[in-house]
Amino acid sequence: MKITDVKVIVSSPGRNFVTVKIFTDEGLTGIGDATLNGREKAVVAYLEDHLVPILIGRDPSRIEDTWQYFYKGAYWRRGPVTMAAIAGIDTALWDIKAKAAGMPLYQLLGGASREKMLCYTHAQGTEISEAVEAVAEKIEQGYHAVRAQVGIPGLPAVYGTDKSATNVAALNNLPHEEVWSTPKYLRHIPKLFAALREKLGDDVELLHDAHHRLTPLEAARLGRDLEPYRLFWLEDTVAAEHQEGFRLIRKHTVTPLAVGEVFNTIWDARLLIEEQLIDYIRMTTVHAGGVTPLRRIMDFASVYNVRTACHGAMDMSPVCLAANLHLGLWAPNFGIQEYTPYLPETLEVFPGAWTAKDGYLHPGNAPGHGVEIDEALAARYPYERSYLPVNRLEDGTLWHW
Ligand code: EZ4
Ligand code: CO
Repeated sequence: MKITDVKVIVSSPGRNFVTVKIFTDEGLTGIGDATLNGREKAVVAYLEDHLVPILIGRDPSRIEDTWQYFYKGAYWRRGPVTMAAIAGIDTALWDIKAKAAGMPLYQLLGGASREKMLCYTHAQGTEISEAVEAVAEKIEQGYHAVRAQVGIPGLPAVYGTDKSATNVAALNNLPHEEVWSTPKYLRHIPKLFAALREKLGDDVELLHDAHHRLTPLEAARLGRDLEPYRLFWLEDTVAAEHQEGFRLIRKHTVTPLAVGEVFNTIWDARLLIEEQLIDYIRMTTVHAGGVTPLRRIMDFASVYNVRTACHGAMDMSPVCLAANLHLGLWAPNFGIQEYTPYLPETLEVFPGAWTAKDGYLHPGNAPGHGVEIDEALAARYPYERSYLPVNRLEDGTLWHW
């Protein structure tokens, strides 16, 4: 088999998505997600200018060699743009291989390790009472695990609580700016989880995302203060470039820790996994460089009792979600999958075989990863320039968003 053509499709059915579609001389096609939220066009250029010209003519069955060719062969390795571009190609090639075999992708990976996959969704409120109501609503809808975020008294809406601010088309051509205070946050968050346990009891799994804003000592304090409420996890406490920082957090709290949604390679997570400093690795197909490396990372993590928890917010397309679900159905160390229901227009552009029911997900049994793109419909939603917000301390200092 030979690759005859590659299309990079940019579409904005509710938000921007970059999709790689690979065509073969045997008529089989495959698609992969290459979306990098707020930097979409950089990935498009990387693909169109540098990867696509040398992809045409290759044998699509040689997935490992193609991955190594683009990873090692670039000399300038790693980074989110490079890895999202490689992921788009790699995921499309696995889609083709599984379609050629007439199997759902999880069968090629080793078969199902479970019947269904636990997911968690998001709930938030400006006030604690509103956040508690929002979590209760998700539980009523059938979810068993919910990530809870709440507004902080004295601050305008912060991460996870102001939906309108997340990935909006640029306002006056500039990203939206948020305001942050770590001391105010650290004092308030334990009150949210006290109220949640009071209202919902012990059977519900509760999660929280600190979105990289704390120092290791602050993270240790928050983890310790949240211990009475038995969180499923505390996510992205610190900016994880400094992996050693997790040693301090780990020494001081038994609250389970999750990190990794912004990681691009196994090297970003190696020390965290080897030293068992985290409980869940959040790397996801599109930002980890595809199915090939994420499978390797999941296996590596399984040796150290670290479980999988792929990033699955709405800015990863349904193609990425499907790939995560195939990997997760196989992975012996599957932990949980993040899931926030897509907008109807997103699902129309990306029809798929995966299902979400009663708080559990399944990739379905269609050959490949099971998601297709309606190209004609995609063309009706042109790219819209947009940014993630930025974040400043109350004195104006630029902070982690
Ligand atoms: O901010 O996907 O756990 N989920 C998250 C997300 C990320 C966005 C960034 O594009 O932290 O909401
Ligand atoms: Co997160």
